[in-house]
Amino acid sequence: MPSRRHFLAALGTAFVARRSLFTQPARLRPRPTAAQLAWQRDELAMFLHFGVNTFTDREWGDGRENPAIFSPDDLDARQWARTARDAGFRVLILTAKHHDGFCLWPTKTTTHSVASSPWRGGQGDVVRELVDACHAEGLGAGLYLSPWDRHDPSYGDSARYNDLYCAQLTELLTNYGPLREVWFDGANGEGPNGRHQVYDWPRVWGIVRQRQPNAVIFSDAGPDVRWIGNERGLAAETNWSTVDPKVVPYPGASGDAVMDMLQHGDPEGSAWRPGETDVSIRPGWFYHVAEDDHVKTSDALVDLYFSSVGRNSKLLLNVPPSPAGKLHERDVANLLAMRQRLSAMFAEDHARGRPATWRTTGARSAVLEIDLGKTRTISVIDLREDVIQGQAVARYAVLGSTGGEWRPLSQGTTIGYRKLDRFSPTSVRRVRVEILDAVVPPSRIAVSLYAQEGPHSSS
Ligand code: FUL
Repeated sequence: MPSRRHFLAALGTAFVARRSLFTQPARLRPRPTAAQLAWQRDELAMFLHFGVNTFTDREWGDGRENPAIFSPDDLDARQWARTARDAGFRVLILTAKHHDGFCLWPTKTTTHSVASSPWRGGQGDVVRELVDACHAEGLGAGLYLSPWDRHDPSYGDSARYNDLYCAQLTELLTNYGPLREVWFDGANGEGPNGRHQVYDWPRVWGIVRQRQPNAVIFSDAGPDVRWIGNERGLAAETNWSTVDPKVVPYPGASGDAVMDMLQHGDPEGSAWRPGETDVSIRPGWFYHVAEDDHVKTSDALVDLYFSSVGRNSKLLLNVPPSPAGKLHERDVANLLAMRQRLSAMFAEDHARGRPATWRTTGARSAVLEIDLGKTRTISVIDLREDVIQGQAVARYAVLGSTGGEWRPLSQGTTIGYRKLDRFSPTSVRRVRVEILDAVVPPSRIAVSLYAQEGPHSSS
C-alpha cells in the first residue's frame, strides 16, 4: 500500500505536471511535421477500393478467388484522376492489396496478382497506372496494403508472413516514385489455416520511414495520422490533433478509451496525430451495381465536407471503380456537383480585407472583431488556428451585430486547422469571435465569412 506521504508526493507531481502544461511556452507543445501539415492542407483525398471483390460483388473476399476473374475491359486511371482533380481532391489512395490478398501490381512475392489475370495479357500493373495518372493530373498518390491476407498460406506463421508483407511493402515503396500517404488498417482476422498472425508494426513503420520519408503513415495508431474512429464521415465536434500515444498502442486496438482518443484526441497529448475521416460515397467500399441508386447526393457530400474538413479533420472519400475499371457516371456527377456547391459557397469571403482587431482578454482568452463595412447576410463562418504553432483553442463563441446588441451565431470547442460552422442566414455588420478558453495563450485566429450559396451559384 502506498503511504500517505507517497500519495501526497504523487499528487504534487501530478499537479505540477498539469500546471506546467498550461504555463508551458507554446513552443513546447506538439506541432505538425511538414508532411502532416501538407496532408491536412490537401483537405480532400479520394480512396479507390478496387480488386477481385469488384468482380465477385463482395466486400471481403475469402482469398480463394481465381485471378482470372480480374478483367476490367476499360480500365482508365486517368478518368479516376481527372474526376478527382475536377472535384477538388489532391491525392488518390488505391487498395494495392485488400484482405483477399490479390495484388494489383505484378509482385515478385506471390503469383496471386494481376500477372496471373487476363487483364492486359497479364502484363498490367494497376499501381503503375494509378501513379502515372496522378502525376499527369498533378495529384499525389497513396497506397493501402492490407496486413490481413486471407490468401497467403504463410499468414498466421508470423515471422514468415511478416517477411512477405514487408517485401510487398518494399516493392510498393521503392518502384513507384514518391508517395504521399501509406495506409494501414488494423484488421487481423484468421488466415486460411485458422492461425493468428502477429504483425510487426515497428518494422513496417521503419520501412516507410526509410523508403518514403516524406509520406505520412495512416493507421488507428498513427504514427502520423490517426483514424477518426468511425466510417460514417463524422469527426467529433471536439477534435484535438494531439493524442496520448499510449492509449492507442497499435492498429486495431479496441475499447472505449481507444475510441474516445480516436474521436476526440487529447488536449494534453504528447504526439501530433490529426484524424482522417474515411467514408464511402456508396454504402459499400467496393462497387456493387445494386448500389447505383444509393450514391450519396451532392448535398450529402457537402455535409460530409463540413463534418470532416470543417471539424479539423481531412476527408478520405471512397469512390470505387466499377468492373469496367471506371468511376460510375452517377458518382462522377455528384462529386462535380459537390465541387460546384463548395466553390459557390466559398467564392466571396465577406471578411476579406476588412479591418479586424485582436485583443487578449486573459491568460487564455482573446477576442477578434471584424467590421464588414456594411450589412451582409452570412451563414457560414470559417475559423482557423495557425496550426504551425500547434493547437490551442478549447472553447469559443461567435456573435454578430448590425450596430445594436450582439446576437449569438455559433459556438464550439476546438478549432484547429479549420472549423466550419453553419447557421441560419443572419444580417450582420460586425462579427465577434470570443476565444473563451485555450490550453496555452491563443495565437491570432483567421476568420472568413460566407453566405451559404455564393453569388454565382447555379443550384
Ligand atoms: C477496413 C476494411 O475492413 C474495409 O473493407 C475497408 O477497406 C475499410 C477502409 O477498412 O478495415
